[in-house]
Amino acid sequence: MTTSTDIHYHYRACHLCEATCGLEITVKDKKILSIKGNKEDPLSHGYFCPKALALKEVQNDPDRLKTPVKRVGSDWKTISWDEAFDTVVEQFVMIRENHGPNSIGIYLGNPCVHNYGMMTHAGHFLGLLKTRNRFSATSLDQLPHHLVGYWMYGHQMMVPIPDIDRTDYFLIIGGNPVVSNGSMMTVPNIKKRIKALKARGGKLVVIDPRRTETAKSASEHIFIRPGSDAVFLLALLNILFGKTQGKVHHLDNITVGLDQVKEQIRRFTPEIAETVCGIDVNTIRRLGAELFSSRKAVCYGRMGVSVQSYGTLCQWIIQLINIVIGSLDKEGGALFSSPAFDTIAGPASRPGHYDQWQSRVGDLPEFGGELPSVAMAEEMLTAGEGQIKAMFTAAANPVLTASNGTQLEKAFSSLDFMVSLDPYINETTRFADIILPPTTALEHDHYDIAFNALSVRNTARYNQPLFEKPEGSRHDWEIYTELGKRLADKLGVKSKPEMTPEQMLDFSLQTGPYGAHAGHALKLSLESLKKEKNGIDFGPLKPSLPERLATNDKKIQCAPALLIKDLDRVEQELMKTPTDPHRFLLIGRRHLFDANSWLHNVKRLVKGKDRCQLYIHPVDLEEHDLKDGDRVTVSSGTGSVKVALKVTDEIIPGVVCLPHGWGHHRNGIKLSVAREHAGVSFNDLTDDKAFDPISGNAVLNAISVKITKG
Ligand SMILES: Nc1nc2c(c(=O)[nH]1)N[C@H]1C(S)=C(S)[C@@H](COP(=O)(O)OP(=O)(O)OC[C@H]3O[C@@H](n4cnc5c(=O)[nH]c(N)nc54)[C@H](O)[C@@H]3O)O[C@H]1N2
Ligand SMILES: Nc1nc2c(c(=O)[nH]1)N[C@H]1C(S)=C(S)[C@@H](COP(=O)(O)OP(=O)(O)OC[C@H]3O[C@@H](n4cnc5c(=O)[nH]c(N)nc54)[C@H](O)[C@@H]3O)O[C@H]1N2
Ligand code: SF4
Ligand SMILES: [Mo]
Repeated sequence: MTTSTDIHYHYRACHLCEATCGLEITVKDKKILSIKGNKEDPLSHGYFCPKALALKEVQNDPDRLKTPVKRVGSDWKTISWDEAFDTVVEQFVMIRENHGPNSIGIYLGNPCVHNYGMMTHAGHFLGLLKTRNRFSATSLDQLPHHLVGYWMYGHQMMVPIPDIDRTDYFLIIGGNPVVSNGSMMTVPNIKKRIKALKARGGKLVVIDPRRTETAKSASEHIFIRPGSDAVFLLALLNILFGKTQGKVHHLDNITVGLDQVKEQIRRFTPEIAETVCGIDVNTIRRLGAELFSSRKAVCYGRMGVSVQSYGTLCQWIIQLINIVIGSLDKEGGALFSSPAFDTIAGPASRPGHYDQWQSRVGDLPEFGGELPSVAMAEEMLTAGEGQIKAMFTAAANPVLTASNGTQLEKAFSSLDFMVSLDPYINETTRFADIILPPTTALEHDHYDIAFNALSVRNTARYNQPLFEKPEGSRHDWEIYTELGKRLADKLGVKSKPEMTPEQMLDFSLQTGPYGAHAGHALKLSLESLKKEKNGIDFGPLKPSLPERLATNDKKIQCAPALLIKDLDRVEQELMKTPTDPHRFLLIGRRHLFDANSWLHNVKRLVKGKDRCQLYIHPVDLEEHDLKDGDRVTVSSGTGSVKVALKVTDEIIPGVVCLPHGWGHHRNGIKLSVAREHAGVSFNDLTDDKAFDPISGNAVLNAISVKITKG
């Protein structure tokens, strides 16, 4: 829309986090004047957060690479795209010939799923490499949700979403959506939605070892001992089984295995949960009664329960709680989405597979073709057939974001060859031999494949590029395409027919639930979507079972064998291990201005007080002769960091809390602003030997640490 000769308004969904807020960007003479929320956006209604302004800062950041670079000693030399592509392909082919396909490792970071061209176009090139050593940030994050979806509902993308706008009772365990803006639940402006929930007489209960920003806006906050959630959730389910007498309402005919679960979990009583979790038995009973008696209730758990030793088990029990109270697939409960680009029933559907092969050194199970990230360093560092000799990383900074970052530094520096697809020389890409920098988000079009599918409402938006692609630059998907083409040539195999991300999107929209093929009145296509500057609202989530189930018998599998077996581990480890009174349990913390390890190079997001502080309870100060602001050494079995203390009663005694994604003091990075606000890295403390044995997901919460003065 052009209102004067040169002022122009651009509309787009922000890709920086899962909330996908609709933005209105005012532009004049190819310069961004302002970025704010688009009031007419059907999902976010004008809400946006300060991170959105980073779109402009990243666009103009002098540290951002614009041409491929090659490392020469500790220096970087600009090279042509031709030289870059040829070198990558030659090196990969040579290493593969000498050491076999598994000698090339792949690591895909979080921003890959926020960039649709990376999602549609990575497959060809990466597939040609035919390596089993494929890793991603999924196994530092939501892997348990996918595994549970796969086992219970038959598809890794079958993850029910809390129907926040219509529920009466929302129980959040281990999530802080007021700061994270939601995860596995795309929910812009959650504060407003919480207010509305309370205004209609509903209740939000938060269970978290810290009185978080979400806890502060809740009706009730209950502290829990980190890592003990499995016992709490099991006790709650036990209470609910008692109340329902085995009846699960509309789900009665489509569930199998509930009786077996009921028998198996009898041992996890509320009395035991009180001792293990530190939550009063009457409170646990009351929560059970409230969940049971609310007409529309839903339980949701996120990073605090996913990224710990019992991540898969916790996500399983959360599903069962929603099933037993009859909330699954019901308005105001937990519903499956129906996205315009359907990743479940659509042509690109990949239901998943589990444990079809294992990692060479640690024997960890693959899921959906990926091995757990905790296995990556040992696969590089352990000699023998199949050892990783070369790596390809895309949109990732595992040195700061994956377990045991110091070991990963050793591993990356030991490689014969490394390539990174990334606009920055960060703590990880500095080890690359070649860095391939893509265009920015504003220089390409945008459609959200992943987060429309996880949204609390069915909507779709397609956005054109704001800026023309600078001459000589390449989009991520073009880089993938070119690498694929040259690798296919070199290997003498057929290249995939060329299709653009737009064409693939159009095909999926047309064959999706609102397209002509499904007989939908909208006859959705990319062309029709392009005409809607605010996108299209398809309405609230709707019940979809049993049709949507992807299991063979069209039933929900409530008792996956490995999870039933894992109950014994909970009993052996959690119910019998007393915690060491001289050690602390370390948990994580996100801040509204962060996006994992990146955006710390954006001045407006890092200025002001140092955020990388260790929260500690006043009671622990006295016992350990410490005071507010003291510098302390935090040490774990993996490593140690020095950090300043911040005293707060937000956290329970015996627990300390530190953000992740910092530690920008490392040599060789080209992030001039981040370097001035270095902080320390949480993941210098986490252990690559600590993982959930079922999924292989990393343990990044409830880390045992020692605190010493100085
Ligand atoms: N501002 C900002 N937003 C983000 C991100 C960011 O870095 N910054 N990252 C994005 C990404 S990639 C993701 S995956 C999401 C994550 O989204 P969330 O999961 O909502 O965010 P976290 O802050 O990790 O919330 C985890 C909560 O679990 C609590 N916790 C820790 N250990 C335990 C435990 O043992 N038990 C229980 N019950 N609770 C525990 C923590 O105190 C914290 O409140 O956020 C996304 N949004
Ligand atoms: N201790 C601890 N560790 C954690 C977590 C935690 O809670 N605690 N959270 C974990 C979670 S949930 C996640 S998802 C991971 C995230 O960690 P990572 O997957 O490492 O993601 P980021 O830190 O966001 O790194 C992003 C990199 O992607 C690049 N990038 C951004 N956009 C693009 C793009 O469009 N194209 C390309 N090619 N590159 C791009 C940036 O320049 C940056 O270098 O961290 C995990 N690490
Ligand atoms: S909440 Fe997330 S999607 Fe919304 S403006 Fe902020 S960073 Fe962008
Ligand atoms: Mo994440």
